Order: sequence, then C-alpha cells, then structure tokens
Amino acid sequence: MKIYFAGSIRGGRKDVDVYRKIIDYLKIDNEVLTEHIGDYKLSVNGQDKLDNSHIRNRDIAWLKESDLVVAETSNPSLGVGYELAYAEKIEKSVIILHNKNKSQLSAMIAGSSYFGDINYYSDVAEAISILKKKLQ
Ligand code: 6K6
Repeated sequence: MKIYFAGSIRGGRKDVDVYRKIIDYLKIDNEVLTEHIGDYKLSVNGQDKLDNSHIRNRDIAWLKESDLVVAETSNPSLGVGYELAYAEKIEKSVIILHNKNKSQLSAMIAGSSYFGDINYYSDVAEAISILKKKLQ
C-alpha cells in the first residue's frame, strides 16, 4: 500500500523523532511516499531555497496517488491542515494520530464528520500499536 504521511515542517520540527518512528513502522509493509518528513536534516530554515509551487504540486500528486493518508497532527501545521482538507475533498482514506498531551486538535478537523478515524495517544509506542491494529 502507498501511504502519504503528513507531519509538520514549517509549523515546527520538534516532533521529528515521533514522525521518524511512525514512518519506520509504516515502511515495514508499505511504501511511504513522504519519507522526508521524518528526516532530521530537514529543517524549517533549510527549505527556503526550494520552490514552493514545486513542493505543493508534487505533494498533492503524491497525495492523490496514495492509498491512505496518515497524519500526525500534534504540532499544528498549516500544511498538514491543507493536506487533510484536500484528502477530505477527494475522499481519500485518512488515519489521524494526535498526542493528547501536546495540543488540542483543531475543531476544523475534530469537527469534520469526514474524519472518523482520529486517534488520541500518549506516547509513540501507543501510536504505533494503534496503527498496527488498523493496518493488520
Ligand atoms: C524538500 C526536501 C526537504 O524539504 C523540502 C521542502 N519542504 C517540503 N517538502 C515536502 N513536503 C512539504 C514541504 N513543506 C511542506 N510540505 C508538506 O506540508 C508535507 O507533506 C507536510 O505534511 C506538510 C507540512 O506543512 P508545514 O506548513 O508544516 O510546512
């Protein structure tokens, strides 16, 4: 299965370690199209040289190509919100993972009846065990 993993970049990189662990788990049995989200070297400042429209168009093409979107939403990110809205619009399957100790999930996501698979977790091991049950 092709998975589009969404996680914060310019919204802040403090959860990159969580993204990396989730992506490593997903990669065992799937292709993760957006593996770079879990790359420690991908910093908020380091991306200024890249063309924004290229990034946006490439990512939307990957999102359309994917079988499933897995979004980690604990660190608020405009890009992740945009991707979730886009996934809703094209009726892509979505699993949301949100660490309840870190932030409150936006009402625009939590309040959308489209997102029926929102999972609140406390640590990365729990997030992975949630995915394990859903993807087996
Ligand atoms: C290229 C190579 C490494 O980093 C880059 C430049 N930036 C982005 N590359 C890929 N996807 C991006 C980039 N910036 C945002 N996104 C997409 O939006 C990702 O798929 C994330 O899920 C989401 C993050 O949005 P922000 O608003 O936190 O940046």
